[in-house]
Amino acid sequence: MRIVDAKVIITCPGRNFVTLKIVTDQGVYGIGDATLNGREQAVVAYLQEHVVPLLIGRDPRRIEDTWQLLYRGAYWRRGPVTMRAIAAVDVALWDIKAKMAGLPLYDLLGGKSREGVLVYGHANGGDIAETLDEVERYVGLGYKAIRAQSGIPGVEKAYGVGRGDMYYEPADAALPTETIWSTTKYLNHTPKLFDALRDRVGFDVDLLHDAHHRLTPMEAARLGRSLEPYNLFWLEDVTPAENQEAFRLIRQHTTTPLAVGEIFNTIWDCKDLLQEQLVDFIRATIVGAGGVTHLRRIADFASVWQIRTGCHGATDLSPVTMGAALHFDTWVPNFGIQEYMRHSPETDAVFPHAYHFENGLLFPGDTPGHGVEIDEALAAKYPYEPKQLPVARLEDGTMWNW
Ligand code: EZ4
Ligand code: CO
Repeated sequence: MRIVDAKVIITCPGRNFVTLKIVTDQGVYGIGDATLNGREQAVVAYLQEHVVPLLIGRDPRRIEDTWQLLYRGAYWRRGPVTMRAIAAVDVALWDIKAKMAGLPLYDLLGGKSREGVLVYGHANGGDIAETLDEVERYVGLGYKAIRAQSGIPGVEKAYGVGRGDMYYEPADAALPTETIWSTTKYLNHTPKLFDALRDRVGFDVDLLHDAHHRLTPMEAARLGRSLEPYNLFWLEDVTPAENQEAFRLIRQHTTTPLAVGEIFNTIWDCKDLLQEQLVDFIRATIVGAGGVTHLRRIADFASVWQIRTGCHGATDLSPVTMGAALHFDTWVPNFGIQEYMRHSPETDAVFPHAYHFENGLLFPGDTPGHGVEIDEALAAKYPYEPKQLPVARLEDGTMWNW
């Protein structure tokens, strides 16, 4: 069995997605997501120039060997561009293998460990009152876990707050939008949000929050401590994690569960965080961290310390990643939760999929493979539109973390 074609499909049904389609000499094909928000064309070039020529003629059944070839063979290891390209190949090859076996992907991984995948939705509002209403709306939709973000008085364009009633979509302009950040205002505001939320919805709903890399370790420790009365399911990305040891300080000061890792690419990015039990949930996901093949290594390593998974699932991860992640989540023994920002109807139409939402859970479906397709004719109607993520500055103009 041989790979005869591998093509890169770029489409923008409301936002940009990069998809790799691998075709075999037996007619079976598979698809993988290679989207890197705001840097899509870098991965397109990496795939077209450096990966596709390696794939042609290879045996698609040799998933592990292909992974090792692309990882070790690059010499320049890791990084978001390389690892997304590897993820796209890996997911397409698992899709092919599962289709050949006539099995849903979760059955190849070891079968179902649960009936459905617990997800959390995104409730955002311009202020606390709006966020309370939005959280209540999500409760009404059946969600059992909800991430809550709100605008902050005096902070223009706070992270996580949508403009208009569309889902929050931060990559909004060809050149980065500038936002202003104040840690003081954020730290004063956020406990008030969760105090009001617990008053409104009680303690039976799981609530989550994302600090989006904005704090120093000691500020993060203070935030974690101030949120302890509200029993968060997790507090996410409190501080940038290039320095994994920084989490030792945070951990000494708070029992609020910590989640980190949506921008991690490999097990090396979280090795210390995991083996020192510095976090509770690892957010690495299929497209970010080298596909199913590598993510399961991270999850297995995390399981030693009862650290659970919490795959990133924002709208810039295509339905192909969502499908693959749901099969992974259905199998992985130390599953925690799956992020679920719904895609737009245009995106769902380009990527027909077998997964569905019901009563707070997502179900991957039973079709062979990962259950997500791409309608290439429809995809072609939505050409690429350059869009970048925003940047953030402090009030005095200092460049900060978005
Ligand atoms: O800002 O995926 O938890 N989710 C997030 C996302 C990220 C985007 C960046 O592309 O933090 O909203
Ligand atoms: Co996040």
